[in-house]
Amino acid sequence: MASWPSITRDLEDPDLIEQYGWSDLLEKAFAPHARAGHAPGRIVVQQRDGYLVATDSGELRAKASGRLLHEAKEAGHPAVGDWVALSLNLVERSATIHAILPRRTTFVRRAADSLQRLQVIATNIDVAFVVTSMNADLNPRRIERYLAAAWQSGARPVVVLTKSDLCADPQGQAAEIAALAEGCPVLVVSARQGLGLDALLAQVRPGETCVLIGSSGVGKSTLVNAFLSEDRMATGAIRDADDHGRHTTSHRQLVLLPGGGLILDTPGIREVGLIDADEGVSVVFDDIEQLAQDCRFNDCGHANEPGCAVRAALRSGALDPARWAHFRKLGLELAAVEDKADRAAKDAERRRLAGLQKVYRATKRDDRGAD
Ligand SMILES: Nc1nc2c(ncn2[C@@H]2O[C@H](COP(=O)(O)OP(=O)(O)O)[C@@H](O)[C@H]2O)c(=O)[nH]1
Ligand SMILES: [Mg+2]
Ligand SMILES: [Zn+2]
Repeated sequence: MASWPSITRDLEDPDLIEQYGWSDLLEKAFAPHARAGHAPGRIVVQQRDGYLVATDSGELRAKASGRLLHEAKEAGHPAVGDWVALSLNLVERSATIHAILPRRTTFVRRAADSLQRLQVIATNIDVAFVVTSMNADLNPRRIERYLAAAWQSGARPVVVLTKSDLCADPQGQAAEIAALAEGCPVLVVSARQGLGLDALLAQVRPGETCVLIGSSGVGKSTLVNAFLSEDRMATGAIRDADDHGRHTTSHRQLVLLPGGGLILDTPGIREVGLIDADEGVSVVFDDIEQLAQDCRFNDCGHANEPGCAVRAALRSGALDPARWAHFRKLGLELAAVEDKADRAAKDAERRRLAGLQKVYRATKRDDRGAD
């Protein structure tokens, strides 16, 4: 199938994992795996029967070890963006995945087949571009849903308003959105006119990973192609032309940006796939929720209450302080997003009622006029 990604780097490349965001922190986390003789790698794309991983020996096809699969719960399977411990078979250019390093951030959504099941779709994402088009109905409520998904993943959200060439007043619209996306940048771009692309790229530092989320057709893949100056991703335009011959991909795949950093295109997380904000946090921080159940008091604030299991775990080193800090921070930010979503819903209802009243008064006037 032409659309399946192929190995693009099969040469020894000692800098490759640096380009994919390898850091001192990861090196530390990896130490036990290094002692076991394993090599680090990052999952670039998930395929039907395995993965493609970036390693210092180039890109390799990889499969999870039987043991990892056995131990893995749903969230425990390797996902795009994961850093993993590998044993390499350079003759066959393949690798076996033995372990997944702790994830800094995690994107979850409901599975397409069952809304009960949750799926990890990407991990270790630094920046989440919430992409929406200025020509379609710019729906603030939808932007808020995507923003909540971004916040709960742990990534920094940035709102991207695309196709400004089709909008009469892009700055006016941006100002409206900025009012509800408080605290996160709102960028206006046009891939067609090459407007705003540099400002977008400036949000991603070298070694960082960004993801594009948003409904299908808003111009995500077109943006990636503009960054790469080549038609790597299949776009609506190409689909419309029914051009099957291209080596384009419509898969979730990490792509190196020319200026450093990585970008992950998504085929469009449907809104129904977004999970409720508080739900997302508990999936990602399952371990902390479990711990909290052992606190002496049900309503333990994990501050200085006696018998707090969370503080005990922090003291013993069982719980990573950075992870705990992240959990706390997310909790606060989520509350803020939900408040805002609530307020937006109430505002919308008020506007709807005001509209109805206007119609009602107009009808009255018409009635009178007809008399
Ligand atoms: N006018 C205009 N159209 C665009 C722009 N960016 C993308 N499009 C068009 O929008 C359609 C959907 O784009 P695509 O990148 O496939 O959207 P995706 O589903 O979010 O990946 C295609 O027909 C693109 O040509 C833009 O900046 N201006
Ligand atoms: Mg696309
Ligand atoms: Zn506690």
